[in-house]
Amino acid sequence: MSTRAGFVGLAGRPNVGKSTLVNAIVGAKVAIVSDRPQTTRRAIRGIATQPPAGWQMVLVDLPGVQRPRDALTERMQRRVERELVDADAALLVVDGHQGIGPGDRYIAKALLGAKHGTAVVCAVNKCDRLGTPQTAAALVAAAELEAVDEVFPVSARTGTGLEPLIARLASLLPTGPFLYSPEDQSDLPSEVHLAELVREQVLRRTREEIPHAVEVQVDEIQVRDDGLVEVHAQVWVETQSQKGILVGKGGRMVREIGTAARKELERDLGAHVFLDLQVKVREHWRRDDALLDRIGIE
Ligand SMILES: Nc1nc2c(ncn2[C@@H]2O[C@H](COP(=O)(O)OP(=O)(O)OP(=O)(O)O)[C@@H](O)[C@H]2O)c(=O)[nH]1
Ligand SMILES: [Mg+2]
Repeated sequence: MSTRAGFVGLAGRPNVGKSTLVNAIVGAKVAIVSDRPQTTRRAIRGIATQPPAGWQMVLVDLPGVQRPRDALTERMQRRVERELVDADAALLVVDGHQGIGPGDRYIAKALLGAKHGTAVVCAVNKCDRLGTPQTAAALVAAAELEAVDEVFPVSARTGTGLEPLIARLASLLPTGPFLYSPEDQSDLPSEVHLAELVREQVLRRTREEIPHAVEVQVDEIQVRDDGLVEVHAQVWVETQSQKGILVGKGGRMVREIGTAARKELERDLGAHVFLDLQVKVREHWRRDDALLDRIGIE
């Protein structure tokens, strides 16, 4: 039997549920999720393989499209454009609950430019929050978007509607051998994945400027003789006052983040974890091109 394998690039405004959808299709938490916009900073490849059906789909989860504000967001934006040009199919995700707006139209237009014959499938997400008439209206609005060939109502959260969407995307993959081992679920190095799990817990507990100013770096992962995994991580912020908020009164906030993150790491690694978190001020890290290169945001 000949196999099919290829790349599906995700596009959409921040917060529409791209990462949630990638996790749901892969069947594992490969990308972090939060209700703060611009959660995703790196292109993350989530790999879904169905050996019996003979296909492997590499979902390229990308930062939400927005107007760049600094070197960090500029890089995120350029990465999205590059990835979409290279993909075999594009999956435009819109938020059916919020409705289709100018941001979605802007992205659809950009996809038209990057398209070159590539199919653009649109997932109308968050349908769990919509009644039937509203879902129908959202589908009509999505179908009117430039570049969109087909629309699918889904809920990435509950899994409703995913099956037909996955089947359609799989049918768009070119014939060819698998690109990754069928056991692989993501291409992220484990340091980066663990750092992301820590950052997710920071995002859940902070607001306004802080989620944007925080980056997490895992320096060391060590498996001790007794099986305990020691993880040393730095949490960067840009100013002293942000550091104060993140550390909290008497260190309460950083302890809370540490405890929640440790549980996530334990679930991910299937082992007991000792997590050491150091909060550090790193002024203007988001504008430091050399640093962004080093931490793999390219
Ligand atoms: N009700 C509902 N909420 C959803 C659904 N999918 C995602 N969400 C929520 O929407 C928020 C954003 O989800 P993400 O997956 O992080 O969105 P994203 O598009 O990857 O966002 P960026 O990475 O910032 O571009 C989170 O709070 C999710 O729990 C869904 O199907 N239904
Ligand atoms: Mg995301």
